Amino acid sequence: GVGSSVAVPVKRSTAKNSFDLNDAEKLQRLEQQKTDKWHVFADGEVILKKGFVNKRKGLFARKRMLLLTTGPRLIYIDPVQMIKKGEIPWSPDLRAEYKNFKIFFVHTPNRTYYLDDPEGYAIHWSEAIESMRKLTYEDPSSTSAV
Ligand code: 4IP
Repeated sequence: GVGSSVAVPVKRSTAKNSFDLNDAEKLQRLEQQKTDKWHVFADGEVILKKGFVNKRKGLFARKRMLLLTTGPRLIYIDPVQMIKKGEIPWSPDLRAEYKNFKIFFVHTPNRTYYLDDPEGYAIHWSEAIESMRKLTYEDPSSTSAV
């Protein structure tokens, strides 16, 4: 009879972490992403992580959709008006830090962004951002696989 073929996942030894996409992977992900309602805000980049967060500034917090994209970029969108409100600027000095399951910070030279993830994935967020920072700015020879 006809034997069934089993797809064997290929592990690329050169990939530094799961955000380290090659060109073919990027194209495939962009193609899939076209049906995503947040795709239009990603400026042609692949959305690596997304989720609702409350971004606190002054006394009030605003609910925003936060996108971590290739580039890297961190884009936040008003989900009611469906307009981009801003970006957390990337630099080698950016640092993500979590306080607990709900609260995390993104430190930049000029501002610390106070964010909370009501679903409790703050640790995932800070780890994803840190992972992206290392991938982007650290010497590849000093970066271990994630
Ligand atoms: C606003 O407060 C919102 O928090 C803005 O966030 C924020 O801008 C403003 O800070 C802040 O004054 P109100 O909505 O109560 O007016 P968002 O842009 O997401 O709507 P950013 O984008 O910088 O956090 P300023 O100082 O940046 O204007």
